Amino acid sequence: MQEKTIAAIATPEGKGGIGIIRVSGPQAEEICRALFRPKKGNVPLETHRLCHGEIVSPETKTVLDEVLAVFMKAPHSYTGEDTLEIHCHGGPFILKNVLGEVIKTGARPAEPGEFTKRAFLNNRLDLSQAEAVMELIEAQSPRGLEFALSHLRGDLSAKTRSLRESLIEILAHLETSIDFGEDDAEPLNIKELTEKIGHVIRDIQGILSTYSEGKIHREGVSAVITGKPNVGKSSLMNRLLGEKRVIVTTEPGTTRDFIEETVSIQGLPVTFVDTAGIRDTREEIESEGIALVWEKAEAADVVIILLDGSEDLTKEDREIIDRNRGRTIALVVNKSDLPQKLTADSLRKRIPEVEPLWISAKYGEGIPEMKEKIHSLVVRENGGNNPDIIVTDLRHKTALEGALAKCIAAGEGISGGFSPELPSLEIREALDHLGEILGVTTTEEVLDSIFSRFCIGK
Ligand SMILES: Nc1nc2c(ncn2[C@@H]2O[C@H](COP(=O)(O)OP(=O)(O)OP(=O)(O)O)[C@@H](O)[C@H]2O)c(=O)[nH]1
Ligand SMILES: [Mg+2]
Repeated sequence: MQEKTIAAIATPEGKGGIGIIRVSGPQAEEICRALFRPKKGNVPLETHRLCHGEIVSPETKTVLDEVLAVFMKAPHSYTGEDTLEIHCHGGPFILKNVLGEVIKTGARPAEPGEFTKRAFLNNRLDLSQAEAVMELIEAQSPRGLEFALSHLRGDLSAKTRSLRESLIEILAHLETSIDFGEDDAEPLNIKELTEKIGHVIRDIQGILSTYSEGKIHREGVSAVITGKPNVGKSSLMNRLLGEKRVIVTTEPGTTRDFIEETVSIQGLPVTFVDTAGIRDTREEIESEGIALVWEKAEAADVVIILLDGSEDLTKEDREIIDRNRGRTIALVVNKSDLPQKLTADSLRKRIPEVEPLWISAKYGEGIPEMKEKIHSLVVRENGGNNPDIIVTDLRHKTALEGALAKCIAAGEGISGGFSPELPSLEIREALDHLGEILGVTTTEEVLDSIFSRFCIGK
């Protein structure tokens, strides 16, 4: 149990229908008694029951707000501690005043993620589930939400535990043979142990292979629209957003700074970036903008190279194609409504590895196909397989990779018939890596860095 009672506004800043103050810790009950005056009957200490009343300042006796309050007795609360929630009217001053009284009555302001950290320390959640709480709040797409819910449910935790159990079983075999020495113990069944560790290795590899898909659904992807001036980049941006968001003119060099907006494509959040047209220029603002384009393209998940189909390729087009080689490219030819100079054949000679597609940003032709193309470029073929377990978090991925390397080393040790000391050491380390996912072998420092990324009140 934590010593001190913590409190925070748990709802977002600004005005809202309601705003909630959350209080957790041993003094929650006392704070409730001190501040809450029920409309009728007794103070709401009956656990898990919402009560109507007022928050009254004990000093000035002024009513701060009319509220609903609920008290949740430990351990049956999110944090596992006594918890009070005060549902106020959602005005920033009301919430500040009520929180102020709660603090005066003995609580201290909560750190970011401190409620969830307490839930973890009180064994209400393991670490990967605690992280899923944040993943849930930050989900950017329906799939991202699905993954977060699966993590919160404990699917990844359950799998990690079962992998650890398999490893512990293998370890037990190895250690018995160490303890009893070669003569007394049953000889190690090398074939069986090799098979068992092989199983674990394949399982971990399977989970790891879901990471790239998991990550894009968690964070979304970026697609940079690049091309020489006047090819219609800003027109395409407006078309994708369905509104006149960016300035379009017949003048080359219209866009200077980059403009980013996010659009959902089949539930996947794609952030499109409109950029300055690439050309040689002495203009300072424009050349700053062009320098940024190359940076943006380097960091992008997809580079949309936009060409003007009504003109032959220029030196700028060729430079853009050459400098983006090796990246994930969508080659898009705009102005399909005009008589065409560019053909698929001529483009194939320049850039054989990608199939061009034609659009008209001005009239909306080919836009659904282009979106489909971008989606298929980032969501891998096997993306639709719905694996049971998916890894979306870099920390989990790193832990799994660490465990995998140790399991492979242990497997080699076992099948090579080496003395069992070495593989058993490797397996212990693999167990530690898997334990990091659950938070059983995680240092205080790592915990702090995880929870500090949360919002206050969560
Ligand atoms: N016919 C036709 N004209 C288009 C199409 N797309 C854009 N345009 C025209 O091309 C001109 C330039 O369009 P923009 O969208 O400003 O081009 P941009 O690539 O953003 O240009 P910069 O910002 O200068 O680099 C405008 O006159 C648009 O109306 C298209 O599909 N068909
Ligand atoms: Mg533009």
